[in-house]
Amino acid sequence: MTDLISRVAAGDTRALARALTLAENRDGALLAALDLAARPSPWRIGVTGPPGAGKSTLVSALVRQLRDQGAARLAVVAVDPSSPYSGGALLGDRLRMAEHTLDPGVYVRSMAARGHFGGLAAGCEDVCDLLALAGHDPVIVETVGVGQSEVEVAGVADTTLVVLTPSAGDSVQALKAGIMEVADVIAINKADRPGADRLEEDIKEGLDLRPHPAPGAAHWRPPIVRTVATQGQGIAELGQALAAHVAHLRGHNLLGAMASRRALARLDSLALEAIGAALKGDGALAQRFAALRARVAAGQATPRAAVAELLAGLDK
Ligand SMILES: Nc1nc2c(ncn2[C@@H]2O[C@H](COP(=O)(O)OP(=O)(O)O)[C@@H](O)[C@H]2O)c(=O)[nH]1
Ligand SMILES: [Mg+2]
Repeated sequence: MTDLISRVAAGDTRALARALTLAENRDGALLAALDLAARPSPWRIGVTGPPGAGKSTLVSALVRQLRDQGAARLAVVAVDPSSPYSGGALLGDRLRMAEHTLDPGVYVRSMAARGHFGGLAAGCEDVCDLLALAGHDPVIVETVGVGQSEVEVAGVADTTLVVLTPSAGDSVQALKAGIMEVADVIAINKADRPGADRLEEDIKEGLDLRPHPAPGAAHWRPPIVRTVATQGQGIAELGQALAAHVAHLRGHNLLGAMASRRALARLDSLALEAIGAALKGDGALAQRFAALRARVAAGQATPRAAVAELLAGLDK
């Protein structure tokens, strides 16, 4: 495994593909070897917003823009957390990314986060680390924009781009789902359609509702950029808005703080994952748990009392 990791670090794309698959399958040996490697921390951009908002089209245009701005190697991860089998959205993303398949500086990967505790984060962090190790900067993570992942993507990103469209109901939906709170930059995509002015007003109102920063804390008001992804309109401005945000983070030394917050979130999700696995495994904890289950099933203990007993056993 150490050898595989070295080959990833040397830029071997076949090794990278294999390592990514192992990481997605939570291969213990691979993940342990990855932990030992010196991992660079590239700029991570998360992209979220309702399905069909044009995220993939926008990311594809943005990739071109970032390449032109001098990014030597960058990666796109398309996450579909809903199901490993919903090929539809990912297939569409593939098509929209097709223009980059001949560009050796762009690596595109689809990933299905399969219901771990901790949702999106658990597998996605490792995938991002592997892509970083292979020299990609930035790493862009796009979600399909359904359910929790819509907000969770902010937990793996330095800069979160929220994509909305003037079609009816989007702004309300965005406010409800809480994605306004995680937005660092907002794109009003499909600005070729009517209703962009109205949406911008709604977004501004939504931004006014965000909690005010603590006195003295660095304040960032998310810029709103209008884009027509299919025609490449507004992409340069979007690239500038995203770059301004990461410059803001660097200028206020916030990247380190975000990395440690991410490390803590990762600790939490890995701990939950490990405890869940330990309860189902064949170690001492699992045996004690099985005995407690039998007593609960027989009506000899309540679930609450059984959990208390399990934890009391851990304290010893
Ligand atoms: N009119 C218009 N259509 C767009 C624009 N951007 C994307 N689309 C179309 O919207 C559809 C969904 O785009 P896609 O990138 O797959 O959205 P995603 O689900 O958010 O990734 C596709 O048919 C795109 O061609 C835009 O700026 N204007
Ligand atoms: Mg998409």
